[in-house]
Amino acid sequence: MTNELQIYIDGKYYPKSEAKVSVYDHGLLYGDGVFEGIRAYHGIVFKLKEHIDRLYRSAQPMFLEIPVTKEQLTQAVIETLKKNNLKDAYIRLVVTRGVGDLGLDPRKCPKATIIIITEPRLQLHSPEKLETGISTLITWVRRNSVDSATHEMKSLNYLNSILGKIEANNAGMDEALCLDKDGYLVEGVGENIFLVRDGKLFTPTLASGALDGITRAFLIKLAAKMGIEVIERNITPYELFTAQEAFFTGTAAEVAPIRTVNKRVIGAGKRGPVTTKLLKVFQEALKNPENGIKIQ
Ligand code: PXG
Repeated sequence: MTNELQIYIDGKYYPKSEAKVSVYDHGLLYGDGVFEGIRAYHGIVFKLKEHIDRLYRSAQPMFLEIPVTKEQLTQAVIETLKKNNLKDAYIRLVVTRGVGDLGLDPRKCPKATIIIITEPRLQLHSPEKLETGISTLITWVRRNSVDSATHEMKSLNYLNSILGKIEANNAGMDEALCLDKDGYLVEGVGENIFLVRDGKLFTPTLASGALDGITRAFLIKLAAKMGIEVIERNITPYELFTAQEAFFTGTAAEVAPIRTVNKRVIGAGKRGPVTTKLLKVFQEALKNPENGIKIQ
């Protein structure tokens, strides 16, 4: 046994430096697969059931058969965390089409590959940025339309997001924002977006092509409990520029305030009161075992 992190591949564990998949895996050759990014806090895997359900939902339209049950996969995630002695972790669950030939026909791949990577928790934005807010860029890269490689499905096709991220990097901005083909706001490259206007929350509908984010859904529930109205509808860039507050939600991003959009300062240019209230309640909720599955 080494000190290296142990990676789960198809029921076996490999040290990180030896965890490899075939060059004939269609996940590599064609981005043919699905994945989840999950977090564990204080020994609780946050919304693990919801992540597992979404993984199977992403796989269904692709006729990607996951060769284990949801219960077995849930147990495998817990076992991998235990094996690595992790209580606070970032978890990457990947299911690829598996090994095939060089043609893209998925029927040549008899069995999907399951990978579980667990690492100590990653911090996407610095604590300072979580106070002052992050800078964003609305990119020319439009979100995929809802008819093909849509982000409603959490597939391994992330080129659209990667291109957006490159544009943000090149412009010296922290994160990118994507519009749909009509110019309405959809989401970030790996996070959903919310606006605060007149004390109400606004977020694009899921029909915009945004991912049905688990953090998004949870925040909508928390807001409702707090008596904050949430409105899901088309949102224009103008509405974002002139919002009082705006923030991202995501497993990696958590609740991240947005300071600027294409250099326009949003509201007071720092984390606003509604975002702060929601962030506090969100952070408390992460400690509640009811919001996840315990590592035991
Ligand atoms: N939209 C997209 C396109 C995403 O990929 C979210 C929204 C937020 O969803 P959850 O369920 O996490 O609240 C995601 C999240 C990263 C990273 O490093 C994020 C995601 C995937 C890979 C990396 O920020 N997905």
